[in-house]
Amino acid sequence: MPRRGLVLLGGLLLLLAGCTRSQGAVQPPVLPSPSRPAVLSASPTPPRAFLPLVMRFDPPTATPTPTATLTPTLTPSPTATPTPLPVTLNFCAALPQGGLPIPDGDFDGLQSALSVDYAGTLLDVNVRLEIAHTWVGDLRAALSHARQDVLLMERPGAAQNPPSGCPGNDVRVVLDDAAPAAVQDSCSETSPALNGTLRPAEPLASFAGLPADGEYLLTVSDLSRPDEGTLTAWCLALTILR
Ligand SMILES: [Ca+2]
Ligand SMILES: [Ca+2]
Repeated sequence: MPRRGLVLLGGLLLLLAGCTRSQGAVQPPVLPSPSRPAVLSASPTPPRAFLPLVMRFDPPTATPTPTATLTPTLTPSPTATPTPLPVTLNFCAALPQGGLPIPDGDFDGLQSALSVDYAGTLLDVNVRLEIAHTWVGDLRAALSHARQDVLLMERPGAAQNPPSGCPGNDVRVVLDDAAPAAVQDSCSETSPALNGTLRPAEPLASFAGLPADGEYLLTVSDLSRPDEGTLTAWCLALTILR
């Protein structure tokens, strides 16, 4: 066979082969199998989204603070009433220069008043008494306040030297119920014959509970002649509860 015939035969064969390929490429549509009905999905699964991986650093979750329990309102305590404290105050009578002369041999004697304007209740009373006098056994003294009378002394030393009492001179005493020695039993040969803190003839506690304010009246008498003198000072130490 000549070379030209071979070329034509080859071309013919290639043409036939091409037709066969194109027929195989046309595929009929695939139909669902009649024995297997199509399932209608109510919620078709959405396509999964692939989110980019992002590292989140959330702040640590704070522990929730428990709700504070409401503290019940406290009923305020009533203000405590301050306890009153007693005070001790001194009051002295204003006497003329040189004192008050005591009438000799006169039971009525002299009166000296002292006014106290400090309100409160008397808890304790002490009396300072200063008298310049010879033969103090002649003397009698009494204190009155709020219609209460207390005999301070009367013829001191009379028990040791009856009936005239202590022959010594001068009085400089504080009369106090708490004193161990009694003025009635005191008598010194040296002045003052009556000296220091002494217990009065009658208890000054009789004034306890009475109002502190008001007038206090001291009566000093010279019960026999001779010998005389003067009242030079007298004071009260009042312990008062307001
Ligand atoms: Ca006293
Ligand atoms: Ca006298």
